[in-house]
Amino acid sequence: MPALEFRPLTPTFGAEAIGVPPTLEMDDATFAAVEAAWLRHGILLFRGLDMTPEQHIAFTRRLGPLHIMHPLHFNLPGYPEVLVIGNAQEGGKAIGLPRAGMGFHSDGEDKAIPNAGSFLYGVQVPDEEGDTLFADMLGAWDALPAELKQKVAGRRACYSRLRLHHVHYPHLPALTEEQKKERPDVWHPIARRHPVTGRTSLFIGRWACEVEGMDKEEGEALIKELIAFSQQPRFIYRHHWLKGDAVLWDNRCTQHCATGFDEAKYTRRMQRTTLEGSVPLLAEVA
Ligand SMILES: O=C(O)CCC(=O)C(=O)O
Ligand SMILES: [Fe+2]
Repeated sequence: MPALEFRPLTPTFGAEAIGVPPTLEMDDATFAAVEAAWLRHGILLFRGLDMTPEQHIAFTRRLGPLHIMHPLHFNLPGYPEVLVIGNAQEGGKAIGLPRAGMGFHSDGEDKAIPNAGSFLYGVQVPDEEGDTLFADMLGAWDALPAELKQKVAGRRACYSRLRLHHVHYPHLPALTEEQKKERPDVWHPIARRHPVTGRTSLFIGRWACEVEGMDKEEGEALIKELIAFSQQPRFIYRHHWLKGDAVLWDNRCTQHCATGFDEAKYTRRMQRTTLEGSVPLLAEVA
């Protein structure tokens, strides 16, 4: 096993963890270094992993309590902690959530308590395409013009599954009345303070549709501007998946976006564990 090392993926954010075992079973000192690197870099890539669902769950659980994704339709049988994503089928039936996350977001941003982190493992991946893009929202905040920082200071954005479900999930059935009740609109600060590192990130995503204290048009225009700003290539890392890759990302200070692939030609099967989060904190804007 090579010595433990964290090699940057871009000049500003993301790192690859080198020298960890393919099962991610490690002693406490190694784990502490991995956790610190994750908090520091926002996303952590592991390559050449060979994890059972138990090992995937066990590693993630060391980072904090797990979040179980509901409804349970696409969770791995026997492992509710593992969400299956992609177009894999078993016995003629889709076993994964199809076309998940195509549009920049952080996981659970449309819930009152968004997820702290997610850990996505490539079990079967296409030879081409199917990449995932990651955006550095700490970098985006730091680079945001002062005038925009002042504009968002103290304000929250409304995230609405209700209003935007048909926009982001046109291939899925409309929400049932029951689901609508489970997904009320939620409001989160746009300047977000990370609960562990204390750093400020730009918190905005594809379910955002309104800004506190602004009329509809002004709020929508601001959201559009912030999203466009954070998606500039200088804030993006593009990950091309190889089988055995896994990316651990911090939803509190990064965003991600799935991209398409030829679904008739390839099977893409990803398995994700998800970390429970906390109510997003408002950051002071100087
Ligand atoms: O499949 C991907 O590339 C990412 C999907 C996604 O948004 C997620 O796993 O949270
Ligand atoms: Fe996602």
